[in-house]
Amino acid sequence: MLPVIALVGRPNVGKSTLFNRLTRSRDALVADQPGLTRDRQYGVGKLGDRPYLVVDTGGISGDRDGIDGLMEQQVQAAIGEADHLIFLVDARDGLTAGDEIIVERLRRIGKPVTLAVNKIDGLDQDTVASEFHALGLGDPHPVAAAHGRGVRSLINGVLRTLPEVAEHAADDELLPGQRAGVQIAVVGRPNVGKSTLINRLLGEERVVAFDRPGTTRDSIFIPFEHDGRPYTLIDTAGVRRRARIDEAIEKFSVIKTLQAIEQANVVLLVLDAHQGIAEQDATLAGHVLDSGRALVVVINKWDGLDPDQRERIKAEMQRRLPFLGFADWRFVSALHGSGVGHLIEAVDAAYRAATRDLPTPELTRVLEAAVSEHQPPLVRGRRIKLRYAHQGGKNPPVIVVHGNQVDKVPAAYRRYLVNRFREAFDLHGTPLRIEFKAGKNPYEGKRNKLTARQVSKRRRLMKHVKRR
Ligand SMILES: Nc1nc2c(ncn2[C@@H]2O[C@H](COP(=O)(O)OP(=O)(O)OP(=O)(O)O)[C@@H](O)[C@H]2O)c(=O)[nH]1
Ligand SMILES: [Mg+2]
Repeated sequence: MLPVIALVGRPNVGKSTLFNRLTRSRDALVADQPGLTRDRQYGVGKLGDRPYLVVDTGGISGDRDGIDGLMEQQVQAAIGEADHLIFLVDARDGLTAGDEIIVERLRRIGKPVTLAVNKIDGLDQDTVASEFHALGLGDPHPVAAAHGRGVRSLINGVLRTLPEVAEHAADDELLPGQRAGVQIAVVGRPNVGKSTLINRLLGEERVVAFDRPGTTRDSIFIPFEHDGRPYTLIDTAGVRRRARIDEAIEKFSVIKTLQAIEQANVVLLVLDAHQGIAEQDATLAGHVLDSGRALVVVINKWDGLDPDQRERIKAEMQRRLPFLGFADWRFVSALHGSGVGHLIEAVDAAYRAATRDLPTPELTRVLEAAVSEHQPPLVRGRRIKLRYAHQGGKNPPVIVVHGNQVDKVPAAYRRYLVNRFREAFDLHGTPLRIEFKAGKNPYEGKRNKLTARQVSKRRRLMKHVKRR
């Protein structure tokens, strides 16, 4: 399960700046996506191969009057769900009464806390650090969030205190029947019909074991079989009784949702046709894109709408979430069951696409065809040249394109290439990333490679030059 780190501190100490630093590692996939708004409160970051979830709790006023700020529901919930707190103070302000009040509160909460002193740029680190020792939280970590200084070492220190968890548990760690096959996270804001959908899905399949909660704050994992193959549903809805579906009591937690997404192979993002796209849908959609997971968009409550309404709703949803155009959009009624029976097919297709092998010669052929049909633009009189492509990763697929002036490739051209590769390899249902690399085709390079004799001749020449 993804560890959760919450950032707390007085207003203006630099929490959001630190948050941006800590979550920056994920930016690549979502670069230049029109229509996407990022969630600036919850984000996933990675140190090496260790992912973690960061929550920016916003400013907690340390003033006597504002002390209730710490008890504010959202902040409280985030702190409650966190494994570790980073308490950020401001070196320029020095130790303030507000900091002391906050530290008192944190002590009562009883979670592990790491103290970080921000804005140390241009200050004497030792003097600054010693002042904050008085907080009784041990050695403060000096950082300059705005410049990235000390941030790596800070997160490294925090992660060291947390138990290491594999991104996917190894098979022998699983209880019988638990988490087998493709992992499907069902996510969506409250009342879109997640629970009804899950019950409907499971009603049509053989449930291998029933409702097996992990740790208390975990989502639940429900293994089932479809066409003789194992799958596991990750239920974030918080409603567990099959008999009584009362969506009004659905508990919604962004943290739990993000953890479920991280553990999934495929995400089912459930939207409500009757309600349309709310802000929370859009930010959740952004998180799904951010995660790089394969995706099926499920528009629920498709019943009771006339054709005109359906057209309007469909267009409006696609307009609000243009960056989910890569996914299969399925229109269903969880209540009546229409469309639900084919969802697993869409899940399979998305997962197949996400994990597909893309052979180099075919990738390069598709690239050549795309380039000859629609050339990249000229930059200061020289044409951008794209020569060769290979697969740089899977799940989500990464395609590395080699060429000249690749840092000048416009966003629109990148999207054009993404679409071409998508069509050619049938990569629907998965995000797809293109990375550009400057330099020639290494295979092409081989033809021009220097012979051994030429190399030694060059070496001799170079030595000669150096000696002189
Ligand atoms: N000199 C310096 N300034 C910084 C550093 N980090 C953040 N700042 C500045 O401090 C100010 C506050 O930063 P934010 O990240 O917005 O602070 P915050 O804690 O999120 O503030 P609230 O959300 O209002 O509580 C901004 O002007 C930042 O540019 C740093 O390392 N050095
Ligand atoms: Mg902030």
